[in-house]
Amino acid sequence: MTEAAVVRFDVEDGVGVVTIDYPPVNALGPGVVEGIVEAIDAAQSNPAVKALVLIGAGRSFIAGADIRRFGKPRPPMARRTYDALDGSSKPIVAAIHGFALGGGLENAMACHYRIAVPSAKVGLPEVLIGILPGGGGTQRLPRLIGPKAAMEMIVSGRHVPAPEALKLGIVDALVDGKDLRKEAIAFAKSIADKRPLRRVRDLTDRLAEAKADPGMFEAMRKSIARKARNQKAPFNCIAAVEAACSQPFDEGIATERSLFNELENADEAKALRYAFFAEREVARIPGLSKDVTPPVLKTAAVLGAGTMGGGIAMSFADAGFPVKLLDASAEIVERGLARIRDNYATSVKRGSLAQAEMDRRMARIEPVATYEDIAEVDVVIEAVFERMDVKKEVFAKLDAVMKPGALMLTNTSALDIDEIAAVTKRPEAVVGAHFFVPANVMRLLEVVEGAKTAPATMAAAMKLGRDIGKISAWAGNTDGFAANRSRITFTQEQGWMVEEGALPEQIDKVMVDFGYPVGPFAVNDMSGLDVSYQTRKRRAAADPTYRGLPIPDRLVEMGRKGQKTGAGWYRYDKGDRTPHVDPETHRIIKEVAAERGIQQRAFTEQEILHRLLFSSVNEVCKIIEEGKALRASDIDTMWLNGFGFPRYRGGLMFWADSIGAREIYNQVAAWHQRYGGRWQPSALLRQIAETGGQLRDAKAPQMG
Ligand code: 3H9
Repeated sequence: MTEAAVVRFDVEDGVGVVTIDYPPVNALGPGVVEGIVEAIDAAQSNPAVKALVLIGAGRSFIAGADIRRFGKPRPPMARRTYDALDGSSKPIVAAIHGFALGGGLENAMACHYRIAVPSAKVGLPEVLIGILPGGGGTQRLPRLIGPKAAMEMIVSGRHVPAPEALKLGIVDALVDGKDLRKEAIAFAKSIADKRPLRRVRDLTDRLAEAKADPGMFEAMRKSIARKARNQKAPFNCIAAVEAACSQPFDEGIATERSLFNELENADEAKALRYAFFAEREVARIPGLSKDVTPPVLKTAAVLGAGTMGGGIAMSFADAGFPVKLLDASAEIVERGLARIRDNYATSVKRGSLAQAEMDRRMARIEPVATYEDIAEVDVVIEAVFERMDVKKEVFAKLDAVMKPGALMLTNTSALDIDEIAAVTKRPEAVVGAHFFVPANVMRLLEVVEGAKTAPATMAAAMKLGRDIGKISAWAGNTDGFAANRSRITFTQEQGWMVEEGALPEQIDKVMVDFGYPVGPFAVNDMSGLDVSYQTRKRRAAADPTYRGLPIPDRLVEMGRKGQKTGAGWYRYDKGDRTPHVDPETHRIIKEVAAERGIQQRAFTEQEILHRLLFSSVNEVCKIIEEGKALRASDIDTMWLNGFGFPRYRGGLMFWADSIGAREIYNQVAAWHQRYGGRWQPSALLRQIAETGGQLRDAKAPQMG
């Protein structure tokens, strides 16, 4: 038996078993590639070996190339695993459990057979980190499943469940997986003598589909043009599959390589790699992750059956958790359930959810009538009306009934967690959970630590978020917490720039060109201008120095509340959601500016972009220096998953580094002179500018 550090080889019953053992997910890290090649090569001359199995130890087959090694110089590889695998004179079976992603699936496709357990997932997600499958994936997958299906998988990067992979033809058989190694050895023995060897590189039948439908590549480019604007990787993926259909295999591999090389060190790939690791780093809270073991939470209740509560209940049901739903009356709960049912039914109609799965999810949501009915659950999430007196009343009641040790989450976007916790006798069990709308769709969950929240409560809430498919991010208890507080300056500047002469459609265009799916004014129209109108009125009543937004106020007062009234910032035709530029809006803007004596002027696109985003960069630095967010990369994660910031730009602070802290500081200081206090530069921003550091590396004082 040959034993390498990360790849083992042993022979059982005439079958050579190559086991990759490189925790946590068997990425193709240092030594793995060499180990596989060495084992396969050695097996060729070993007469005891009639066939081979490639299998992963631990929780996965192979999660792909080691992403940490991209963008750095790598020693040239003497021989690639793919060549060793499909050059083997003895048949090789890939035995897949967990994930076979990227280089993982590419290695599996270089084997002669693939078997998988039903829970396994396969995919080529390279596009999500700004590259393309560079291990032959763009050439072998179209040969297995046809160019159209291959393009769809490669351009979306989606994980395909094993049963679907079987139907598509990616895997040859599903096995029950009780003892995958044993099943793989049995399979290998059953095909050991079959000749000729079926090498995917030699298959050509499915490639003919491109001849029958030569327009498929252009159609694919067109279909992604809007979503993938400013990006290169998705288009290079299409070009590589196109090459698979028009070039012999080895030439196609060379084309794949050169298209890959165009991407690896591009800004897009750097940003997406950064985002990948930022989303994993955000899970780490100093002093928490290792020392505190969170309790296992099995049952949940959501208090509040409105849009927010319903969305939260759906998140639980989607993740397989039983969840009770409670509100002030059975009628309100029933209405909430009906809304949830409608939401699921829409997905069923669209084809993204099976009816049977909808039924299973609905069955997990149990309507209940009293606080006593939820007393025994492990975690309760309060999602009632966003008013302090209402929340306090609810928490006092919860405190009276909930079992000891229950976790108590309050879903709020702004209210003081400590004030809510103070009405209970167990503030250590109370934590903020800021979900984003729609709660069942948006991935961000801000977990807000109160002054008395226990470390175990924090750890449990962070883990709970991940268990229901969210990205949990720590935030301190400050007005707006970390995410909304960092975004509010953007929203204000957006409104004030219009007073000064920038037009809503001009600002929207700048932000859409930057990469947002929809501009901020069009978003306002979608959500309704009346919501923030009420907030401004409340704020103005409480604070005489509060500077409002008179233009949207005027729009609302004229009945222009957005899409729902046919007009807001834009005009809408009946039954149509397309925004049309409206001269009436221009007139109102001019009128309000004149009434207030505000001089209007022209804005450049760069000034618009910088004013919106620099205001938030400055605010993020303040949030971090106050210790209310742990890392700049956490804020980037929040903007990517809560606010639709274009992922291929990495995140707000990653993008800011492309401008440079010095330039941003100088501009913020200049606007401070011009516009006053709101542009007061953050001390941290100034320090980073002076020391020449990176904004993305900024960390809170408690991070040491
Ligand atoms: C590729 O294959 C290119 C090829 O075409 C060849 C070109 C020549 N590398 O996500 P988790 C780490 S490109 C390095 O929390 P989960 C991760 O950082 C690659 N590290 O677990 C984390 O570390 P830490 C194509 C990796 O269960 C730990 O593993 N493949 C890699 O929620 C656990 O990860 C992909 O893009 C990696 N490839 O999800 C797949 N993968 O504990 C990327 C994971 O220190 N990976 N780590 O924070 C994933 O999508 C998820 O990690 C996976 C597991 C679904 C596998």
